[in-house]
Amino acid sequence: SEETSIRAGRRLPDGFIIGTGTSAHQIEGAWNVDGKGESIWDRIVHDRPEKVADGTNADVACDSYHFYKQDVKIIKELGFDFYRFSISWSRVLPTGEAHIVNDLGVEYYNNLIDELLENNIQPMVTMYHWDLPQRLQDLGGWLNPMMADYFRDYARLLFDLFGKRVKWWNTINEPAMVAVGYGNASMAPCINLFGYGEYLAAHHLLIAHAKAYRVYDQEFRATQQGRVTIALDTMYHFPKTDSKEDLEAAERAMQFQLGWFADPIYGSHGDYPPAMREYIDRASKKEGRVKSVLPTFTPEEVKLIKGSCDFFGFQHYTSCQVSDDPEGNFQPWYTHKYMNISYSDCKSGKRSHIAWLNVVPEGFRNSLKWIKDRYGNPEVIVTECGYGDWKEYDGLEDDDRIHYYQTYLEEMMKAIVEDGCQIRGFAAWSLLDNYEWFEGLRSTFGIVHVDYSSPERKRTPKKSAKFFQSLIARRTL
Ligand code: GBH
Repeated sequence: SEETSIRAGRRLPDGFIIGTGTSAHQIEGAWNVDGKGESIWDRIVHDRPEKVADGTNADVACDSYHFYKQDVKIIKELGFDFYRFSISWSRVLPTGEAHIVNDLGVEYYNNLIDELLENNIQPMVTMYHWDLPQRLQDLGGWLNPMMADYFRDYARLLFDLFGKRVKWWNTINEPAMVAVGYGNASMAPCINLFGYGEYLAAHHLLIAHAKAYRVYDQEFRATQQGRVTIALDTMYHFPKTDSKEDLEAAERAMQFQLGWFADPIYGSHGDYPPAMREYIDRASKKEGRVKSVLPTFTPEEVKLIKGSCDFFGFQHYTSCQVSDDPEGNFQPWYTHKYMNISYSDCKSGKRSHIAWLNVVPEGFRNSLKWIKDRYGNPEVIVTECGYGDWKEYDGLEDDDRIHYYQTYLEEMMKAIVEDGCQIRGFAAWSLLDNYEWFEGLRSTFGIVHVDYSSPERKRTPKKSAKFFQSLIARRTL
């Protein structure tokens, strides 16, 4: 009965919204069609195909630029409340600057948004999911403090064009991953300034986000009444042993990974996390630097950034184990030179062939609890969470993916019911088997299979899509 399900923590709270997500570069294709400008991801996979696991590029991808109506039809059939997609900055503004608008690009997003609303699906729009216009990269990209103003102007244009119809906004997707593109070079634009480039880029990303948020506050909120956030991700870091050093290392890793962006926004002290301040400042000094490589905020910037989110957009996939190690700087997604931690896999039961993807449902609950405890129990929407594997191990009968979602969602329910976290929504990553960055098409995360041998990129819902269809219909796990 309904009451038993609520008590057992299997019934989703009233008003809880369930969605699914994609991003522009990963699905749209049409990379140079109808006036779209080049992005840094277009550039890097064309120039350096050897960096992509299978040498593929995203020139066509799922061709959602032409087949978006099919995407919407499937989202509708499955019953999702919202669709999180991203806008390609260089499709709307080919050079990145706000004075040259590509009308055909705008029309594409107008059509997509209208199609969603006609089908009763709320759009949640990410403004920037890693695909910086190449022209802005030529100006230095996120190392250039001016980028914050370019981003603010782009954001203003999007609010203006789409804000009457779009009520959910994510400014930047996983800014840490953007920043490491200037650090250990594992992401576009692959600039290797390890140990300082990422901190400078991150600093400008935070300011850019906050400027966009304040534009909404000052110019649009009163009339548009939407909600704006930034999408931040972390693994959960378990201590490898119970030693005091490893316990501290695990906490330090959370601060370095999630706190890097979350502390300045959601914290009360108006700075990067204390562990980053301590470790990075000390190491900088030891290296004889005049200044710490971790920048400082001016009082105006503190004011700008602090509180610049209407809810916590959180993304989570996996967990790991960490131990204290003065020589260690290893992380699977990105390394922090000064974190003094070494990494190891979590011993999870069944696991994916994707090296970083340990299936550790309790790490999801722990992460949500960590956010609650550190940031005063903010409202959270899980903007991404999902399971992928190499495509030969994935397929229409994707029981491993169902197992992942079932167990992760159960842990999320414990976070809500037992820990009192205010979690308001969840978006499955991803709607489609799409272009997985430097993994190319080798790894698939979709709840919908995409046939890359068919010109129309035939979409076929997997078993996990039906899992969501029934979850959404019954609102019960
Ligand atoms: C998400 O990030 C992204 O937002 C999404 O676009 C992507 O499709 C999804 O992950 C699945 O990967 O080769 O060891 O350096 C989650 C964090 C960051 C995880 C990049 C994978 C590369 C792993 N991701 N990382 S590694």
